[in-house]
Amino acid sequence: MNLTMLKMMAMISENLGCRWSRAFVAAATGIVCAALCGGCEKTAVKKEGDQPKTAAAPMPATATAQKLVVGFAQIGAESAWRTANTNSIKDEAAARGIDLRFSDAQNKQENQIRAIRSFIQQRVDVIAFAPVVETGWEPVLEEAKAANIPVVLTDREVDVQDQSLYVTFIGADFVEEGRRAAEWLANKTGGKAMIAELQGTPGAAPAIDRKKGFEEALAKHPGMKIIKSQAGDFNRAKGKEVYESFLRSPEGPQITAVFAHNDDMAIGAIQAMQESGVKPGSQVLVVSIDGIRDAFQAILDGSANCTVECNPLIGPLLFDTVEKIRGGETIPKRIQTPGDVFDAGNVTAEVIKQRKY
Ligand code: GYE
Repeated sequence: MNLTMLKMMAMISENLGCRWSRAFVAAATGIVCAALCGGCEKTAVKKEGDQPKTAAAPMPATATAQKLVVGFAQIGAESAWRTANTNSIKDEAAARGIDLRFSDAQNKQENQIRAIRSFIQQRVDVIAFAPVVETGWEPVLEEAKAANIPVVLTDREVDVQDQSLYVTFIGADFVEEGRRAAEWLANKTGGKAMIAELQGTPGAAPAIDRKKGFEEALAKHPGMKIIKSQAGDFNRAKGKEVYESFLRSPEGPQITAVFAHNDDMAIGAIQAMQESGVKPGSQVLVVSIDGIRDAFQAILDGSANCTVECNPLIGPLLFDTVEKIRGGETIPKRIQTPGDVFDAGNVTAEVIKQRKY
């Protein structure tokens, strides 16, 4: 390391003119200084933000020769949708040679906040996360902003006043998904249904918005009523447990349709019905959201009726966006992923074979 190298780095910085290259030069300059100083390190005063010099310590992200470093704080593994989403992100990062720092919050907001703080400390280039609930993100997002680290929301939105706390949201229109589910049911039943609703995680954007869209569409059909409603947390086992309690309740025998905020809970409800002698798919119609393979199979078998697709394979779109942010491009505030509606009319064995999740 010598002064010529330092000059070369300064030139690269000028040419690229972006935050990452400046950070890269700053980090690399630190390395050069350390090399030139040699033994003087022992007496150097430790500045705030210095990284511990142990092997396990995270490297300043940008010191690794401009390899893009992205921190992703995932919610957990509550559903097949989530697993497909995680795989899409990990596979795409690997294919692009991106250094992905992945964290699984096991469905706890405090774990996600801790992961994001750790990404800030590691000085990753971009932070992306799927917020488990909508509220409570301001403090940590302000910390990311103060550290000048762009934040991308994937899959779920946050409820914040200051829109500058994140660059963009990539995901689906959950209100529309709820509306589509209700409209399908209205068409199928001629506007008459006694509905049991299985809600997603309380406070989560898809739980709030899918309910909102469903109820909005229901308002046009006085013959359709929600007679039972409870959270099953987007989880198959919990969906089954909650549906068993619906079946035991006085309203149980009146239920003619299930609206589940995701396919996994619908499949839990189907299992509960089958175990208690109720026929899902005919006696009780089953409508849900996601479009996972198991829901397609259930439609083909006749035990489920409709799934509104919500695409979890957002890895490519996420990293396209991250690379655009790095390149200084202006990004739209909302990048919406499309989805179709599937029922017995368009689900075939051939279609199932082609499903990627
Ligand atoms: O519907 C559900 C998952 O946020 C869209 O989260 C996502 C939802 C999805 O657990 O299966």
